[in-house]
Amino acid sequence: MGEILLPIPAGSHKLPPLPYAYNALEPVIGEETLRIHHDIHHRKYVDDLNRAELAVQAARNAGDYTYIKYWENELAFNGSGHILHSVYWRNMCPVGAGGAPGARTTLYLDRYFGGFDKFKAQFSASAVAVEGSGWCILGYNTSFFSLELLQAEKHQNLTQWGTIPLLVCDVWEHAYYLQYQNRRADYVNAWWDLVNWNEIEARLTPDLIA
Ligand code: MN3
Repeated sequence: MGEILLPIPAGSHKLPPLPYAYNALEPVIGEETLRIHHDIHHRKYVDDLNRAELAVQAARNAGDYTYIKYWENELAFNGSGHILHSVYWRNMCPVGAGGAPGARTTLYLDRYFGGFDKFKAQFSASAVAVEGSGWCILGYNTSFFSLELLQAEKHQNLTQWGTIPLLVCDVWEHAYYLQYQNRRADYVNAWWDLVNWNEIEARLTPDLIA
């Protein structure tokens, strides 16, 4: 069993300071853009994530899940916004200070994309192609042990990026319809008897998650 990291208590996320000055990314990103983006937009994600966590906690304590769909959507939207912006700030640095891709990065980029130039071309094409507002994301897939490039058109649909699945229940109709028809609640209720807690414990081991 690896180290157990203590969770951030509900409602206590903080806006991380930028790792550089507001004008440090000029001329590519101007000071005013960075100020508004970080101080106003990112802060709102953090504030609303905290609000959602406290609301869900209150719902749990009251046993009242009337608004759970709304609040979990808020968790997804604002949690993802907070996480992705935190990564975005750290992904950048002043022009000329970023160095070159390291040995590990190069190995993975070569293995998956067939070289840096192909990776860069695909990343740019993906970023331009994202419909509406969203993100282009180079990620590491912990199931396939490999990189993947994905577009996130709506980052709230319905994840917090960086979350690793531990226990999942398929609630598409194909998973239960033959036996339960429209009675999804009966299926979910019965499904608990199937859960393999040893598997979940193993997935929580940081070694596996790395
Ligand atoms: Mn943004």
